[in-house]
Amino acid sequence: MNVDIILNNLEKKHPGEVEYLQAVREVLESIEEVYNENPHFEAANIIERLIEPDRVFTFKVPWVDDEGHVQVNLGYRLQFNNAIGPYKGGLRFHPSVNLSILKFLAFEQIFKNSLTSLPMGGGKGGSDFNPKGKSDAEIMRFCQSFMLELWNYISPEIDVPAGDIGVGGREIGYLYGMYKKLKREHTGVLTGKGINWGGSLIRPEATGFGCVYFANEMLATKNESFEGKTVAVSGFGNVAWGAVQKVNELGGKVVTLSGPDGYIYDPEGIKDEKVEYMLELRASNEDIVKPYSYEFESAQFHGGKHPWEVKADIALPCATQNELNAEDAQNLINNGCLCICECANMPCTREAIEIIHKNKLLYAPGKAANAGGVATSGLEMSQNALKLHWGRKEVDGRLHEIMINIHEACVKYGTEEDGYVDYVKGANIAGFLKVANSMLDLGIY
Ligand code: NDP
Ligand code: 2IT
Repeated sequence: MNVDIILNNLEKKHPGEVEYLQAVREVLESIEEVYNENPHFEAANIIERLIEPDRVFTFKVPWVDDEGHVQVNLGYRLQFNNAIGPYKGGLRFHPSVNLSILKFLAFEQIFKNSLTSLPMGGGKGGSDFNPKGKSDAEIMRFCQSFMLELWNYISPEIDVPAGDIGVGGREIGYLYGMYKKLKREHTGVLTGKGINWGGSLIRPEATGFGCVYFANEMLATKNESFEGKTVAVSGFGNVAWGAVQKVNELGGKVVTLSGPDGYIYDPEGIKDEKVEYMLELRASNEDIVKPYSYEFESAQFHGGKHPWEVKADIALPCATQNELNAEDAQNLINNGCLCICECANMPCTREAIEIIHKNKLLYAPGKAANAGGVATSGLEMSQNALKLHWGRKEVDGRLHEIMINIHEACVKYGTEEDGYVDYVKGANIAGFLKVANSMLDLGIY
């Protein structure tokens, strides 16, 4: 395999799609060796078949705002690869959403879902709709219009969307309500559903919980744990909220949260009622984290900055892609950070990862560390198919076990001669092998 040639060709077909090309390059560079060792992969042209989505739906989403004006947004669903199960992945509603971002997310999702050990292929979707500042009624009308276009392309056995940035329980409710009306059936076509109508316990917390379980496994390889550690978190959304809860439970102290406006530093720790306040902040539909510093005297707000300049033992980026660059990585290292665990999707830039690897930090990519969210979505699909509802302990126990297994797979495929674990390589190889071998079994189609 020649990664540069493949990337050049891909760029010609998808010019300017930087996030997509970034994600493909990272995977290809780390699987190159195992790929070359297995001539069957090349004979079946696995790479060219893997890096293009099976299909992409784009559609127009017209809706009426509260003033009676007609608004139009773009909607998307990408069905990337279904070799090991139905397409599965979240929906992102954010003004930055475009095809490059969704292709990178759907591509990553293939390997992430493979790592969970559950039968789920890779997909993603969303819209450039900005939920910020919209009324509840506007959100509902938008979700209904979005589903009016999407419903015919998804089903529990074909493609199962869920939440991501800007899509939480409320949006899944409005989307599911419309699907149910159009399809006239009550099945697990979406995950992240409300607990009263088919949702799974632990799903809202699962991504953050899973990430901290994973980081804990990494720390254990160095005889370390969260106990007494200072933790820097970015974002203040769903994933950050779950991670903060679990860090507190394991005896760590979270000192930062961030939004597009900057970050807050709370040296006394973000715990108890402050964690509850995160939910209020999220629900306020504002784009900012600053109000936290009005609410709690112990916190200072640092406008326009990322939290990676504070002294922390562990960093958990929980906001969005490319939010931690080379300078941030160097700052964390200079301040004695020992572990960076990606709760968001691709939050570290390529240059940041190079520096982190050079300094031999414990570092896990999102596709391994944040797989707990989609894994618990998989458990929600299982419960829906079985028409059963599992208790909290059962779901959390399965989630924990899945994260331990993903960690083991990364160690198996990512351990280098000197004993350092390259979790990027480990996750990519483990995720890739299952999908590629399945594609071989299934023939060319
Ligand atoms: P939320 O919408 O709940 O929260 C996203 C957070 O990131 C918010 O604090 C948001 O602030 C901030 N944010 C979003 N875009 C930007 C931006 N361009 N610049 C700075 N900050 C930004 O989403 P989630 O918590 O669900 O998602 C967070 C990350 O985790 C994403 O990368 C997502 O793909 C990933 N993820 C999510 C999973 C899930 O199950 N939800 C599963 C696995 C990964 P604001 O809203 O004010 O813009
Ligand atoms: O990035 C992700 O893994 C998610 N947003 C969750 C996807 C899912 O189907 O639960």
